[in-house]
Amino acid sequence: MLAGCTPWPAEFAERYRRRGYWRGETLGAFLRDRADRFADRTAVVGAGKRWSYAELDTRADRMAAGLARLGIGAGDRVVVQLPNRPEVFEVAFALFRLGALPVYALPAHRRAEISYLCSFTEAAALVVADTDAGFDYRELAERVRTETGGPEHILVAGDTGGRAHMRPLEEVRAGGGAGPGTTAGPDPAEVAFLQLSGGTTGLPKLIPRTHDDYLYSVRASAEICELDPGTVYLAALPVVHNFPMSSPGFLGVFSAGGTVVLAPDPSPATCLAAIEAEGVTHTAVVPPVAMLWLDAVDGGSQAHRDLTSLRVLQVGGAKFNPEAARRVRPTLGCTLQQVFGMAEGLVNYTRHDDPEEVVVATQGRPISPDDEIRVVDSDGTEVAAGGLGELQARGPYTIRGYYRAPEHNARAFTADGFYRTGDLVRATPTGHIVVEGRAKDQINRGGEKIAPDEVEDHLLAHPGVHDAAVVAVPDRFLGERTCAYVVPRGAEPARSELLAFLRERGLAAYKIPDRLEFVDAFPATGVGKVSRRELREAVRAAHAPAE
Ligand code: J2J
Repeated sequence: MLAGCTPWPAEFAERYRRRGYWRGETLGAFLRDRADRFADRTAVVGAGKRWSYAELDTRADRMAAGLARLGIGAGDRVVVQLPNRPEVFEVAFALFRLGALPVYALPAHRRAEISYLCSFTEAAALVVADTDAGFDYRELAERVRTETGGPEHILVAGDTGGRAHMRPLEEVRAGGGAGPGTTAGPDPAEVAFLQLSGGTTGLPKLIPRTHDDYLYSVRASAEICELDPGTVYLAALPVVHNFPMSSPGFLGVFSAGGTVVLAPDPSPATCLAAIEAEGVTHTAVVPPVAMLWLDAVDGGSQAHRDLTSLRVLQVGGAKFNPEAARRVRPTLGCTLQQVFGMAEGLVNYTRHDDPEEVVVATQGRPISPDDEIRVVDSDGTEVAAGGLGELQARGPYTIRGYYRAPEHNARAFTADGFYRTGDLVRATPTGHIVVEGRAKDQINRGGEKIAPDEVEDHLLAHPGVHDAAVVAVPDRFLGERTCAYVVPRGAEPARSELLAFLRERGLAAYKIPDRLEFVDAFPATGVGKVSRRELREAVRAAHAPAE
């Protein structure tokens, strides 16, 4: 396995193969197989394009050959920051075929995140869009290169704007000629890509997923979600996120021979129109987006839409409030499916034949009979059945360690290989999981994950900041939003200046604190050295308003 990754112990790998979960197929071969079976069916619709399975397959081959000519090959890391456009699939499958590893960045990421990803992974290339949603990604790429000295190649989906050291993807593909035909391809047990974790401490950790383990979760998800060639899936969230990628996401749809429709943004106006126009049957959103859609249809601006094609609305990424959950069927006329997943692996779904109460009030149950889950107290002892505790998971598609993170791995995984999810849950007698809270140091802002100390570190870099604590405050719409409490050094800096400072440091917008409060000092937390976490708790208790 790629250096810096933790393999599954041999007896587990053997069991997962014996039980047919790991089938020795690569993601590149997976697309070829679907292209053979569903050649003329539409694989992807978006940005004014419609590609059949055969076309996507051919493009991926040519792109692979073109990338190979640039010197990109097996084991190379390539940071991919693309919005929801068909090229994102072409590039991903090209890299899979070469055995090069996409490192998926979110479109919302900015210089701080992209520089870190490029440096940490020693990326050979960075792939960006030209512009999207009013933002120029080429400028971002240029600054990353100036500041970090890398990566060697910057490839642009669209127009390079004449920048000499950037290459349009179009040209890379053209350089690939007719494509490599068949290549031996990478080892299916190898890492296929690096996915970003939400992050709890400081910079985001990278999650190595193998062809074998990921394809298992994809096939099983497509089955649980009952996808077939008639499935039309609307990708409303950025497809580089694990949820729309694999739960069942675009890969699940490709597995079944269905069609993926790419939405440029998750707004009700964009997405509900796309559902009507394309006859969408399935889609996946985070809770705040679901609530916007519900309101837009319930007497709002989209009340006129014909949504009769829509069969399933998946909601996940953060806890969906049961009141909103109850509105899904009457308002949208479709089935709700709750999805509680994580890029580290474990995914839980409510099933389509679960009783309404289970669908509304639980976050589902695991994909696999071989998902081992346990609910433990703070000492690591399993709680009594139905009790509240931290969820730990181990199984055929849950990683055993983050990429190049031995110290963090020692804390994030148990000695016997369970991943400590940091989620506080209880299990129902039917084996469904209810997420009740969180034991980890993370803020979940409507599905977007924020590590408080990453933001605090940026605040502390300002000369007018003596100390800072970023805490979650309850929010009716987002579930949680962020508030930064700041102890100034000398005169209070202007709020607007501090926020501009964070933006200038290149932090993604969703990590910029929603509120900023100045306080004289942080509360005393007893004697001795306190952890940042205890400090945040004390600050929240002393200052944060109730909802
Ligand atoms: C409460 N908390 C949830 C839910 C995730 C499918 C769906 C989501 C993700 C995802 C994913 C939740 N209710 N329904 O990767 O494949 C919180 C938990 C969890 C963390 C993981 C997928 N669904 N969460 O959200 O890696 O705290 O993956 O541990 O971004 O989101 O975040 P992430």
